[in-house]
Amino acid sequence: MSKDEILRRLRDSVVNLDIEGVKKACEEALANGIPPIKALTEGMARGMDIVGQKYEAKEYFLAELIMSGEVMKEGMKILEPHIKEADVKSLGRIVVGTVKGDLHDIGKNIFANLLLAAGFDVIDLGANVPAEQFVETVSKHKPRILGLSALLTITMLELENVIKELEKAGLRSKVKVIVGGAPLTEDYAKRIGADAYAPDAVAGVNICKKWVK
Ligand code: B12
Repeated sequence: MSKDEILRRLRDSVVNLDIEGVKKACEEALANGIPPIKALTEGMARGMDIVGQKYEAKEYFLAELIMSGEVMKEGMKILEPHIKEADVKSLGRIVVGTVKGDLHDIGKNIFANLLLAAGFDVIDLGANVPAEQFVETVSKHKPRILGLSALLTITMLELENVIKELEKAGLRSKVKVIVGGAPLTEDYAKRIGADAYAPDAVAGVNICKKWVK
């Protein structure tokens, strides 16, 4: 099989939400000397782009977005050990996490996967992340962007707390803050002083890409 054919298979496996297909194509990519970064950016990530377009066109829905995230994760498990840091053409560093008190991480994980596919260097702090940990990580790793997720009405308040803590630490002007999660609105994001709100992960990644251009 040619390298182009393998890259096409990687792409199509993501679009078709085919976990076994993506695993096989990743193994084939490595066996055929395709650099893992190329397999990611010119294979799986192209598939993620198409999934994103299908979602925007309402051909795909949340279930497909979640599933595509899983497919990509399985592929990454195979490629990741072979990726040398120097190979990554990074659009810049971004820290993501779900705020304290909130265990919902499916949406945040989709956002993180799409960012990775787009070429960002992603530090994912997970779920239930206290404000102090966000502040410490921003201070230490100096990301260009911080992405915060909240799914519960009560943890929406924690978003504002994180932004206030960044201000107190003198870091607010050094990092762009984007927020997301089902209960949020553009209005609310403005009120708490975030730089942007995105209704879904695809829109969020597009905003982040604009910021770093
Ligand atoms: C799955 C789920 C759970 C799972 C979470 C598993 C996990 N690992 O995430 C479990 C079972 C653990 C859970 C627990 C609870 N849940 Co729950 N849960 C859900 C459910 C069904 C789906 C959420 C989800 O994953 N959606 C799919 C993802 C893809 O969507 P999303 O998160 O919105 O993310 C998208 C966008 O918002 C955006 N996005 C998300 N984050 C970010 C961040 C950035 C920066 C950007 C740019 C974009 C972005 O991108 C994503 C993709 O486009 C929702 C109902 C619903 N339909 O939303 C209830 C829901 C969120 N849960 C709810 C509740 C009440 C709870 C519990 C309190 C229940 C209980 N009594 O114990 C607990 C709370 C636990 C806690 N402390 O967090 C309520 C919240 C009500 C409210 N307004 O506060 C909901 C709305 C259900 C309901 N209708 O009552 N839950």
